[in-house]
Amino acid sequence: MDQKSLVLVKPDGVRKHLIGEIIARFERRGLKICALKMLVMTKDQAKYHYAEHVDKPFFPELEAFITGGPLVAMIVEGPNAIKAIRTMMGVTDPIESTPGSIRGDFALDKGENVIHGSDSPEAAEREIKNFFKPEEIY
Ligand code: IDP
Repeated sequence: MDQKSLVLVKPDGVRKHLIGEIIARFERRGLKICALKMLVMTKDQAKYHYAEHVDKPFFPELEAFITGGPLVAMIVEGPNAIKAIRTMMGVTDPIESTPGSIRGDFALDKGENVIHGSDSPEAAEREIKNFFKPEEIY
């Protein structure tokens, strides 16, 4: 079943010149990019995106990081895209991520971990609305 996932190349990923590398991995896998933009997230957008974390002790650090520079937002589509992308990303803490995964290859820090990908279809639907209007999705 085709699914859509909201993927972010986070500001550290942009700084590390990983936009092309990450998009290439998805395309080579057979996933389709159906929306794409570069932007700086506002604090309101960050609070909406990370609603489940706003009360956590690390949220101020996370908010400063995620709003601190340009990021790339995209919608990636394909069969079981959500699970496929989560597996390609690695786990939240890059130290625990397998080499060969995006976080396992390109990150060491639990906060600055290069990439976001939706963790469920419900999350994807909610997160996509935070970045894209329907007419921006191809
Ligand atoms: P996920 O990005 O792998 O889905 P979540 O647990 O949903 O992981 O956390 C969202 C993001 O919040 C992480 O990707 C990371 O950037 C940040 N984060 C999570 N836990 C910590 C922490 O303990 N310290 C600092 N940042 C964290």
